[in-house]
Amino acid sequence: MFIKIEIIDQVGILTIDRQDALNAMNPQVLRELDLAVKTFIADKNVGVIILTGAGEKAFIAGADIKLMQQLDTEGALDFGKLGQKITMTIEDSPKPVIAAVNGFALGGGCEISLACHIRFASENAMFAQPEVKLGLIPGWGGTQRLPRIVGKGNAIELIIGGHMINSQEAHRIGLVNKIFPLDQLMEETMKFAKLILGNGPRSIAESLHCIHKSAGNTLIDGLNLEVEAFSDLFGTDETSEGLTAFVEKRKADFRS
Ligand code: DAK
Repeated sequence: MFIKIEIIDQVGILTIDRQDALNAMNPQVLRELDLAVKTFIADKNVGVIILTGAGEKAFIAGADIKLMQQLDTEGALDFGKLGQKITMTIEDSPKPVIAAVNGFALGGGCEISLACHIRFASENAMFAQPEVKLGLIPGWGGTQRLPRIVGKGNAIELIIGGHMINSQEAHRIGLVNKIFPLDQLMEETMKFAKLILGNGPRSIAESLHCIHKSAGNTLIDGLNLEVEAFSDLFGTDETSEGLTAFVEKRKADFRS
C-alpha cells in the first residue's frame, strides 16, 4: 500500500508514501489514490480531505520516470488517462480537497496539486512542470489547469521553461494559497479544514461545483447554474439551519 489513510476530527488525511522514489506516481499509486479519495467522498465521517506526501522532502516528485521509459504510445495513453482520472476524481469531489505540499511538487505531482481545491505549501516546497526537459508535455491536466490558476503567461513560462520555482514565487503567481514553515504545515492545514467544517456541507459542495463549471461555461450559463444551485438550497435543512441560527444569534450546527 502506498497510500496511508487517517481520519482526525472529520478530516480525512491521505499521505502518499513511496519515499524511496520521492513519492513518484506509478499506476498502483494512482489507483490506490483514486480509491482512497472515493472512499473519503462516500464516508459520512469525513467533511474535508487533506492530501500530502510522506517524509520531509517531497509531496510528489512526478510521474514515475523509470516506468515511463518503458512506455509505448498505447501505454502512454493508458497512463495519461489513469492520471487524468484521479485528477478528475479530486477536482469533482463535493468535499474540499486541500493539498498540503510539503516538498517537491514536480510534473505529475504539481498536476495532482492543481486538481486540489486549495494548495498550502511548506517553505521548502518546490514546484515545476519539468516535462519538456524529458521530451514530454504535462499529461495529467497541467496544460489545462495551470493557466486557469496562474494565468496563461505564467503557465507558459513554467511549462516551456521547465524550471523549478520556490514556494514564495508560487505564492506570488497564485499557485499556492498560503505558505507555512514545514513543521507547522499540517497543523495550519488542519486549522483551515476545521474552519471549513463549521460551514454547510451542501453549500460548500454547490459552491465548488459552480466554480468548477465556470471554466467551461459562458457567463450566462454559469449564472444560470449558480441561481439554480442557490434556490435549490432553500429546500434543504442546511439552509434553514444556517439562516435560523443567524436570526437566533447562535452558531449554526450543520453536521450533527
Ligand atoms: N520517478 C521515478 N523515480 C524518481 C522520481 C520520479 N519522478 N523522482 C525521484 N526519483 C527517485 C530517484 O531516481 C532516486 O531513486 P534511486 O536512484 O535512489 O533508486 C530517488 O527517487 C531519490 O531521488 P534523487 O536521488 O534524485 O534525489 P535528489 O535529492 O538528488 O533530487 C529531485 C531530487 C526531485 C530534484 C530529483 O529526484 C528529480 O529531478 N526527480 C525527477 C523530477 C521530475 O522530473 N519530475 C517530473 C517527472 S515528468 C503523461 C503522463 C504523465 C506525465 C506526462 C505525460 N502522458 C502519459 C501523456 C507526467 C510527467 C512527469 O511527472
